[in-house]
Parts: sequence; C-alpha cells; structure tokens
Amino acid sequence: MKDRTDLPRVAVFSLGGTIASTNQPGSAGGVTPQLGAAELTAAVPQLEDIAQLETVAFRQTASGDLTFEDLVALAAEITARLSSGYAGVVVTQGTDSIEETSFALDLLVESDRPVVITGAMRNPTLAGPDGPANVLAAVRVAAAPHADALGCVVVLNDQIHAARFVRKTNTSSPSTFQSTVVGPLGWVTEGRPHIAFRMRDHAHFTALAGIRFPAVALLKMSLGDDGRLLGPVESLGYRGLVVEAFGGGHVRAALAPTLGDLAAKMPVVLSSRTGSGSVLQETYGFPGSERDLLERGLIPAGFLDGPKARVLMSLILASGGDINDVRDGFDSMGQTTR
Ligand code: DAS
Repeated sequence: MKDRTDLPRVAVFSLGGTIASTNQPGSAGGVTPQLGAAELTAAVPQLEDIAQLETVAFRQTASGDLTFEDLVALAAEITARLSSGYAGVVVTQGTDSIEETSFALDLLVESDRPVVITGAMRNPTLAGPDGPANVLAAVRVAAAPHADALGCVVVLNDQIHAARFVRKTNTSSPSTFQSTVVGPLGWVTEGRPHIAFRMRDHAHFTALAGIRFPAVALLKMSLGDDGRLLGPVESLGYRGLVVEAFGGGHVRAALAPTLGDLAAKMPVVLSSRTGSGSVLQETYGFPGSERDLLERGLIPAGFLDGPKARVLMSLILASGGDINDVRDGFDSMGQTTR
C-alpha cells in the first residue's frame, strides 16, 4: 500500500456555486449551494493518489455574494497554508465572479506556490457535470512540483488561465473561461499539467485584514446614454470610478468634461468595454477620445477590463493609497506585459 504521507499537501477551500449546488430529490425549486469541500473531493476517488487533502468549507454562497472582505480572510488562510509547506491550494466557487476573485487573490497572496480556482458550469444534478473533472485537474495543478511562480490561476475545462486575463465569456458552456488577449497559460492532458509560459509578477497587497473596503463604481458607456449616472458618483460616496468606454477608450463628447471634473476629485480609470486588448493612449484626438480623457486626468487601465480594473483600484484604495498610488499601480501592472 502506498505511503500517502509522501504525497504533497493541498488544501481545498469550498465557497459554494454551481459546483456545490443540488436540490432535495423531488423538490421543484432550483438548485442551491449545499456541498462542501469534503463532499466535492470525496466524489473524486483519483485524488487519493495525487495529494494529502485538507478540506475547508469556507463559505456557502452564490459567487456574486462574495465580498472583498471574504477574499482578504480567505487569502490569510491560504497564505498560512502555503507558508507552512503546502504544495498548493484549490478554491472551489461559483463561476460568476471568478474573473474578479481570481485577480483579487492573485494580488492578495504572495507565494511561489499556486492558488488554483475552479468551479463548474453543470451542477451535480445534470447529465455530464463538469465539477469532478475540474476539481481533479485543479488539484493536479496545485500539487505539481513544476506549477511554481504562477500566482493565482483558474483551471476549468482542462485549461490553465492567468487570473489577470481570464474572463467568463458564455452563460452556460463548460468552455466559458477564456483569456482573450493571450490564450491559456497551459493545459492538463492525461493528468499532466503543462505550463506554456509564465506571467511577470506584480505588486501584492498583504496587509488588509480588518480593513473596510471603499466603494468603487463601474460604469459602462452605451449608445446615446446622457451620462446622468456620472453626476451623483461623488455624492453617493464612491471613492473611485472605473469607466468601461467604447472601443479603444472613448466616450460621448458631452461626457468628457464631467469625467474630467470627477478625475480632479477621485481616481477615474479608463478601460474598454470590448473585452480584449489594451486601452489606447495616443491615437485619437476627437472630444471624448482617449487622448482627450487622459489629458483630463483619467488613468489608463492598460489590458485590464472594467471588473479587473475595479479590483485593482479597490485594493490600492483599501491599502490607503491615493490617486497617485492608483496611477502608479496601473502603470506597474502594465509593465508586467512589457
Ligand atoms: N453561475 C453559478 C456558477 O457557475 C452560480 C455562482 O456563480 O455562484 O457557479
């Protein structure tokens, strides 16, 4: 019999979501999160040969209800494991907010060993649930000796995605997660994780325990919108704003002065609603163009989309940063791909 104490240690934290969602037999209502990490891993007997597992039922919720405070608490638990010899950590959660939670954990946890987030698109009551295969692939990545210097990655559908790029692109497909700019960092075939390339590291935010996060608004530009939601942003108590602008980083000309006024009072970050590519900085010169907005004090988001830009700004502000720190933070994040 195999001596399991030789296997790498991996902690699995469950947070709820589709992967954990089921219903009582015969019940007419929809599925709800009910299973914890112990049940999710017990359903995958192959895990026994890969790692010594610790299972932690950390939250039981739909992922849109997770908060930055939840993630700071989770990051502390993860950091404690990774600094005491665990090979890696797996987090199971709802897929709806993985693009944000993965990026937040990437910024909150500083370790050479991986934090691997997974979930499922088909819940356990459906034919062909993808949860067990995703948990298996995630633990394989977390336990792999060569899965170092990856930061936080998202593993679903046998693909390994970098937190800073991954997006949920489809409401129901198991291949919903895509890294639109660069493609996945790697993949899992016949149980072996393959890492094709690594990201440059970035700054981390490791001292946020007990901090109440400031409110940061995210507004998407759309055709003909008169921008009336911009006016009350400050009086509603927001400490920062992310704008998801048209195309390369454009808004209606009429909105540019309001955004400039706001940028004099709080950090306003300019991202693109297109879902892929870096926001422009020096191409167009019309009123409301990216050049106009940057001259008015907006901060370019680089390759970060609106939700990820909001995560970065929230962490900088929660750390006590000001508008200059937000500018520096986005600038140095951009340098991770230069
Ligand atoms: N959309 C569901 C999921 O994929 C619900 C959630 O995100 O919690 O898990």
